[in-house]
Amino acid sequence: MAAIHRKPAWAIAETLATPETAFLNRRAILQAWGLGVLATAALTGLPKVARAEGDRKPAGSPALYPAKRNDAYKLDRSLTPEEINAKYNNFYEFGSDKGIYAEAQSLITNPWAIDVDGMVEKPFTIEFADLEAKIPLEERLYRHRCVEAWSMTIPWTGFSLSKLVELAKPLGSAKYIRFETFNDPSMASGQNGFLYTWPYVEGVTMAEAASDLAFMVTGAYGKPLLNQFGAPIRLALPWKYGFKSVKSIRRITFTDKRPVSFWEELASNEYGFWANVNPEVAHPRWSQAQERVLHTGETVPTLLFNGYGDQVASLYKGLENETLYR
Ligand SMILES: Nc1nc2c(c(=O)[nH]1)N[C@H]1C(S)=C(S)[C@@H](COP(=O)(O)O)O[C@H]1N2
Ligand SMILES: [Mo]
Repeated sequence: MAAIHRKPAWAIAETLATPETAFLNRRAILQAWGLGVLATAALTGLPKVARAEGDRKPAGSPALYPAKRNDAYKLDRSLTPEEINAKYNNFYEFGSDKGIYAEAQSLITNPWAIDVDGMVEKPFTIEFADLEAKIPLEERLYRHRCVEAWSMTIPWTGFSLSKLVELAKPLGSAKYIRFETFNDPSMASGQNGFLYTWPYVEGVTMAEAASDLAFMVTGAYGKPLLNQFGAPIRLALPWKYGFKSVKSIRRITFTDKRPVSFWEELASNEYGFWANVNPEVAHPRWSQAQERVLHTGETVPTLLFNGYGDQVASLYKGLENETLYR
């Protein structure tokens, strides 16, 4: 994000030539069958860290997908095709360009334990597979607006963050939730870099976490999350800039201290805690008035709270003195 390389629409279209699309579909099928990346590597020459084949099974259960769609969450625009979405990602643990989907295949998500700690009745660790089986999954169509002024639309599968809060039993003194991504440079080459402070951290207030819109994502496009989307579990906060939607969550901490997030730590004048989408508040280096729709190349106006104001504007009453839109 420090240096922005935006691909023009024609460049994306070019990479979607038939062989590439076929490759993606084939890998999706292999993953759905639990064969994972080793099998894919044999077909495509995508070698990464050599590990036991068992490690490559996804953490989640393909049998839980596709989940029933919740029709309360509709879109006013077409879905971004999976082939485009799965090859245009921000996941700095694997590099700083958009084409890190191949590098992200070295992420090992099985086993995957999540620590829940801090201001809770009793801290605990839960296996991702147990968590996924405990809370009923649903599908929702969400918008996603990156701070870099591009946007997409995705069918996410998961459950409301509020369900997880219920499970965690936070104390009344907790004011924020802090989310932490894995930290393992042997698995994620980007974490060897010294420019960034790993692991990736993000946070929300308890009030934001109680909004039904705040979604814990375990799948996309009707199947368990692909690694590049932040497997096995990530957040989706569609009224905020995309960097708030932290991927591959390993630790969830309830706290009374406002978390300092990954991007805030790096450049607090550009990326803040609240980061609510607002077309009228420019980023210090570019306008936020419009966005480029990833799969059409169209430029469209950006909406306040990314179009979700009805559901979230009330969360910010009385906070007008805060830097809410960056
Ligand atoms: N751990 C982690 N989470 C992350 C990021 C990241 O680099 N690392 N990038 C963020 C940004 S800037 C965006 S726009 C979205 C991108 O999600 P996508 O690749 O699924 O589109 O993930 C967010 N979550
Ligand atoms: Mo982003």
